[in-house]
Amino acid sequence: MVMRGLMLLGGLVLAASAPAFGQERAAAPTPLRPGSAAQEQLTSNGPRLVEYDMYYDLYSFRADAGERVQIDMRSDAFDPYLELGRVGGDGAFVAVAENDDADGLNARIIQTVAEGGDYLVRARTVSPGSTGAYTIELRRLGEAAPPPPPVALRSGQATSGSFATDGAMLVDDTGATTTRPYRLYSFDARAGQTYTISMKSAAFDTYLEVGALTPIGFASARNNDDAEGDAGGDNGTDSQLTFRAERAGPVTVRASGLTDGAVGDYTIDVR
Ligand SMILES: [Ca+2]
Ligand SMILES: [Ca+2]
Repeated sequence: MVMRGLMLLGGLVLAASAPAFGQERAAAPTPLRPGSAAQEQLTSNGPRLVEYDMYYDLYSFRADAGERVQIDMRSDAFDPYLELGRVGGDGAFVAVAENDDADGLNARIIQTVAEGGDYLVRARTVSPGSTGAYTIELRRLGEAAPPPPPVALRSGQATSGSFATDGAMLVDDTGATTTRPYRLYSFDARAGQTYTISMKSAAFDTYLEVGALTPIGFASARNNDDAEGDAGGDNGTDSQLTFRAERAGPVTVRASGLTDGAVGDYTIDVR
């Protein structure tokens, strides 16, 4: 579960030198070996984020600049949470990416690292005092597969889609692959015509963008999260965009889930 108040943890100083509190031990990272899931145990003997009363284990690995890595943390005993970071100049843990729930409550980070060098992984929970068995796995991924080509939308006809945990995911500004699934659609606009695009789902909170596919990726021109009134659906979370095409040409639509781990069925239509 997401606990917004914990997003600041990335700035906490690791007990690299003298621990500030008696319970907090200095933590030497364990090297993560790629390719196999390590069976581990989060215990009350390990390092602890004192302020939040959360135990964590610290791991390390080396990565080349531009390399894409995936880290998975799974547990049946507690709600896992992963932080990927580096050691800052003053010994602080500087978070590069973090994830709470990617596959159920299990955490996953997929990241293209900007700089080569040593990376730290903080494997923890979101629940104070939680301990128990978990697995952690590092995988070195190849180049990201190109996203699937846009699906053609037909005017006046609803198109069904479905998001799963293994589909295409949005990449954020830091190069981190999020757990927000998306799909591209396209249609040919006629000059001077006004179009309304709707995305509806009973399973998740939708997000809709309209724009163009460029050589460096999708460029968004307009977006909508929650439409007003009936168009917003039962939960008020469905999306709708109305715009006028100034000239004829292909329009690309990016349909996505607003929140991490969004999965389920949806419909999209243009009219
Ligand atoms: Ca979690
Ligand atoms: Ca929405």
